Amino acid sequence: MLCLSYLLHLFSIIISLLTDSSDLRFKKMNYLFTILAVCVAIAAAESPAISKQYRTDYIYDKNTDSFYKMHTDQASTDRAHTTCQAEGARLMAPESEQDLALVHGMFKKFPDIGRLVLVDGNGVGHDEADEDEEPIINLDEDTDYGPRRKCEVVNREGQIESALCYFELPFICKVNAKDAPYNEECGTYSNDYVSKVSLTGSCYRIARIKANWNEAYANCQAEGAHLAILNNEGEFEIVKGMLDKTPRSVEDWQFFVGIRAEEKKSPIIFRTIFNQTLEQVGYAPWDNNEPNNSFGIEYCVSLLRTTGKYNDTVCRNRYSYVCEKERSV
Ligand SMILES: [Ca+2]
Ligand SMILES: [Ca+2]
Repeated sequence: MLCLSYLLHLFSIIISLLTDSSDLRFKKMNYLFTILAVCVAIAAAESPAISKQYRTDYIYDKNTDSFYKMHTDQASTDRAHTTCQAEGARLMAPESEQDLALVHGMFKKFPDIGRLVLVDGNGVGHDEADEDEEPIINLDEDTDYGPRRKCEVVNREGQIESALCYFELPFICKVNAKDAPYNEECGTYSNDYVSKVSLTGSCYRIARIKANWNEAYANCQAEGAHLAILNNEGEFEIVKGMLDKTPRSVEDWQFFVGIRAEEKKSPIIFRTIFNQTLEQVGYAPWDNNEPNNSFGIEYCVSLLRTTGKYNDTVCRNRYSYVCEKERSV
């Protein structure tokens, strides 16, 4: 970040202050405070609370000062909660008529997703800061957790209904602008990025929710980053170290990165999402005997957990993935 280099510059000025005459010292102090104020203003302006900018797949509504996203894929209540949380948001608990009007509006863009979306009916996951604002829906003391358990849904007209919970439905995530995460050091709309800027010039996030390659690509992009690309040995070591520290689950033995090839084309040429061939990148740590285009269906690239190296794999399979955001120091 530009400010970072300014701050380093400021540090050298502070050191020089010790030896300066008082007149010069005064001028330098003035300069120092101006730059500092500008940096603070820039950082604040980037935060969603001020900028009203968030992930590119969320829309902003000024009446509620909140961001919303309609997820058109169908999910259970549990998965809807986890997905919204991974995006720095919550499964929407409708709090106002405006919330419902927005759902009605969002539905218009998707004529083919049925007539119901899942919302949070009982205020679970409801922001504690808003505790005085009662959610519109208050589900009755529904203690039946069997197949007849009812969940809250909103229909195309923006009206609340209840439906059996075992239905998987599209759902809506919402986050108030003041709560929307922004990692200033990394410049990402997510707090899950780890800064390795001093080592590789980038921040990284290893996803906890699996996705196919296209979804992974869209997700990194939406939060202001991109699927990772290994540019040199040093970056390989850093990312491998992060994979080693990632908690294991049975299935996450590979992690998508930002490289793929055009399907069914011969010869197979892998390119980065910036359209560079791996020869142009100048670094391609393939694992032993990879790429092997196993069963003739492997056109996307992942990192293997065991070695941290590249493997060609099936694009539509769901794996974890690594996002990267370059920060020039
Ligand atoms: Ca990189
Ligand atoms: Ca392979």
